Amino acid sequence: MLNVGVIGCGGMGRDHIKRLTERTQGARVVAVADMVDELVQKGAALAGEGCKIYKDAKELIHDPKVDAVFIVTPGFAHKEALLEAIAAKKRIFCEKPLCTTAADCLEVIEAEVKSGLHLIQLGFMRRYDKGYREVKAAIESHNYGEPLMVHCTHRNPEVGTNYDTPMAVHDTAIHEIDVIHWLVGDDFVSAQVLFPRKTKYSHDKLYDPQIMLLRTKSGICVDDEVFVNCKFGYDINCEVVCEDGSIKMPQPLYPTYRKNAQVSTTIDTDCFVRFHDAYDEEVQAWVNEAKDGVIGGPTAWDGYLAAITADALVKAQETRGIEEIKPAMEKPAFYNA
Ligand code: ISE
Repeated sequence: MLNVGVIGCGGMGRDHIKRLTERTQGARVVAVADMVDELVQKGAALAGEGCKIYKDAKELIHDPKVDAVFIVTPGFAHKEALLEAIAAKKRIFCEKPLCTTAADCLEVIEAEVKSGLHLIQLGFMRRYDKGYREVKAAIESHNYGEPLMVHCTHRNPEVGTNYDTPMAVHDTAIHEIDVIHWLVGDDFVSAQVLFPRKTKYSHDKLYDPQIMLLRTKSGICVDDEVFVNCKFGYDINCEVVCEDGSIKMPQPLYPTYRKNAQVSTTIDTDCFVRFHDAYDEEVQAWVNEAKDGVIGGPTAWDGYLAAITADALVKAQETRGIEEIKPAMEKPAFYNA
């Protein structure tokens, strides 16, 4: 049994506590931490009897009963918890982003490599989604030829008023940044952002929608429509256009209804429903792989690549030009193991 401590008991943290407690085999939540009393109490109540409560994440990390930690705090607090957990040699599941700056990501990578242990898995759950996995298998079958273009949409029904223009990259497009890199197996080299007409549902600090453009080393062009006040649903699409055919990601299966001379079906309204199974799969895999001390999912290096790509897109939002994406170091051999 893997004894997990969860740091951060906000909405996402509580979702993971429920998942680990109710639906994950071979793991249990033995401790929770949050600076906000109300949240930590809620988290502990979900974990059930015997769950220890901490205000301080460091104390949770060093609790000898905790084998592994979940880091589900806001991004700016990740680095400190990551470094502490690496020092304590604890297995880590860290929600995206790895850190909020590329420099911080490098510091974490350096610490993990130095430890000699594969400890960190990053919460890019889309890699565990059935639809994306089918697209990847189709690309890798080589039945459709080499990928040339990828068309994506990332639509949310609406966002809060604290959501601003850079968040369209850091919070939203970050999913395509990781999953498309994984799908086509090619690094991004440049980024650009286009601003179509702005929706009336946006506000001063948010330009919505945006079209993010990425180019890979081999020349694959990716366009990602990020539209976070689209009003009609949580709508995620991906089509990979290849030399001999095109591969379109399947949508979740819902019935189609016929009434009054119309056909309709359901679109999800949030990521927790749309990616429910993917979240469960990623956590189960992380638990299963703990006994072998391996990380089968996205690593800290993937988190770094996502961070430099996001930085280039945010810069491109400001300059309106094409920005280069270049890692400050070669991928450490450690991450090829
Ligand atoms: C949120 O943080 C997510 O991760 C969702 O998948 C994304 O659609 C949303 O825009 C983000 O705010």
